[in-house]
Amino acid sequence: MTFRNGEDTITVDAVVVGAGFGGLRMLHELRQLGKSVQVIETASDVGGTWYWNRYPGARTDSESWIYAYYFSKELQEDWDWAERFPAQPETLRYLQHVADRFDMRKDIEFSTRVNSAVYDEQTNTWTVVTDKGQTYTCTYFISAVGLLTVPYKPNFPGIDDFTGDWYFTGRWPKEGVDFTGKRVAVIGAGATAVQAVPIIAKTAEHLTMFQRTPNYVMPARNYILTPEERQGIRTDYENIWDLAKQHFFGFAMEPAGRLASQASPEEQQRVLEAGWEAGGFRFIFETFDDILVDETSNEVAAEFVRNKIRAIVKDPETAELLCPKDYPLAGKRPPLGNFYYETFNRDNVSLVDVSNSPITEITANGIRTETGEYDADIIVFATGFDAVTGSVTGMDIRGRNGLSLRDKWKDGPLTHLGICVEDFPNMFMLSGPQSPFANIPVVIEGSVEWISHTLTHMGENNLASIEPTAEAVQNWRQHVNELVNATVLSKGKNSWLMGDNIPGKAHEVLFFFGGAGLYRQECQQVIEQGYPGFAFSDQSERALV
Ligand code: N01
Repeated sequence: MTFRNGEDTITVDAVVVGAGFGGLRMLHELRQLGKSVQVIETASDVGGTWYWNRYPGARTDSESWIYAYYFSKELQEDWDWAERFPAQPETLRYLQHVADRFDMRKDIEFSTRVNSAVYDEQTNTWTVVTDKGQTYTCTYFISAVGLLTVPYKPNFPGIDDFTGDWYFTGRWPKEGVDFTGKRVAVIGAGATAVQAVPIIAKTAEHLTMFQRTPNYVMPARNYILTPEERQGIRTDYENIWDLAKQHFFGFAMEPAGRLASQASPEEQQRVLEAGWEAGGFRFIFETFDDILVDETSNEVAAEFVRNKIRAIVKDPETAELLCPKDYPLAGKRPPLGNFYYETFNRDNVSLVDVSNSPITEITANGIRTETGEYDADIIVFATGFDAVTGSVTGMDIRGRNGLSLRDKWKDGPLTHLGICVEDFPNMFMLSGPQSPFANIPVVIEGSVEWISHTLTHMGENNLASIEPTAEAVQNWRQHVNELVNATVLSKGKNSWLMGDNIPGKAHEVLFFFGGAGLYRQECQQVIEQGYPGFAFSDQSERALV
């Protein structure tokens, strides 16, 4: 129930921060549990990541039929995806459809930022204050702020002197940007730049891409879904979701059932070629099951990609610059390309390697590196995000005895299951640090189901608060570290998965790399075994408001 205490304070059962994939799903679940909910969202509409990332070429890297919710059969029935990998406007429309279909907007405060959330031990409540001066009190504080939310802009001197226009890909203007006849500089070579560059190059007079570290870019092989394909997907929904829930990265794919280490060189090439043709992450997951764990097998796949780059890109010098050579495939999150390498064959596209000659400043006319100057009318910063933790610690969150989450996490995140934090009772996170690196809707569904079970358990047992024990948090940290160290995934350069893309950020794995399936099992075990690793306080000990 929602109470209005005087003019300024509104009391609800739960405050949810964010109205993207996670926040909307959480709102729906809390309503099902009969809780009153206030969602607070910075943007003027739902969508989260898909609201902000409107840059040219933005589209999902997950196949549409599993980049969706599966909590409602009716929702699945009444939505048709147009493409294998939907573009940003289509994904945003889907989330808007969800919000309308379930009448969610009435519980969402848009264009509002949460400044602080403070836990009060005496009352076992959270006080949440927004930038509009509104105060909410609630029993459950739930962060659904997304993992790629806070854009990172390197601190190049001189940006204020630049006479042209500049943009962040993660804060792209709604009205779009006209590149016609413009000299465009794109800084970055991650998944965002890989999507944006081929589209911008179509209209720009000239595009110069500044690359510090090349990526292993696999072809997406996007296509329009035919009515027959859409019907086939619908008929097969249950199987698709069963596969996705068990799959390491939450995709509807089966293990390949073979190892590169046991295949002949001819067999390796034949299978990798088929994976390259299948497109998307099928190149990694439907070829050989040891690509992510066996360095020799990984190098076979990595060299296959390099040879593809050399075959596609006509200028040998550019091709070599585009080839990643000093880290394994998937050591950084591999992007999917839509004619990415082909773009470097255009006369109006050039590549500047800034690995040894870094950008030193932005000038009035463009970009200066240690060895050259490049004029530009527009600069596009595709320089990534303060990922996973940045969006959570962007709020001033204080737990027991005023303890600040920023301080608690200064050497890296500490959680249990990536959902709960010691000393922060009744706070829950969706897509929090140390939760799985996988197709996000699958991860979110799993976390929401766990939170839902937990709130039900607390209600049935008169429990007022939950938080993890110090021991469970340390064990979880050790567990996530052991998992990532058993793979090649921690061996990339400047990888945001490890916090290494932001100068000064703690080097610490930000994800559970045991797979979405194993994570679900471990969460389920916690429930079945009566919540080992969690401490509850009894309702009778509390003077609840
Ligand atoms: O960010 P990134 P992103 N000088 O951090 C470079 C997801 N995503 O926005 O690699 C020069 O990957 C930096 O260089 P380096 C996806 O999970 C999903 O592209 O650090 N360059 C790098 O090239 C992805 O992984 C989708 O050496 C500098 C780039 O900026 C994640 O978002 C689409 C620099 C940043 O790359 C992040 O991708 C797009 C400097 N000083 C993104 N500082 C879909 O699924 C940084 N860079 C649809």
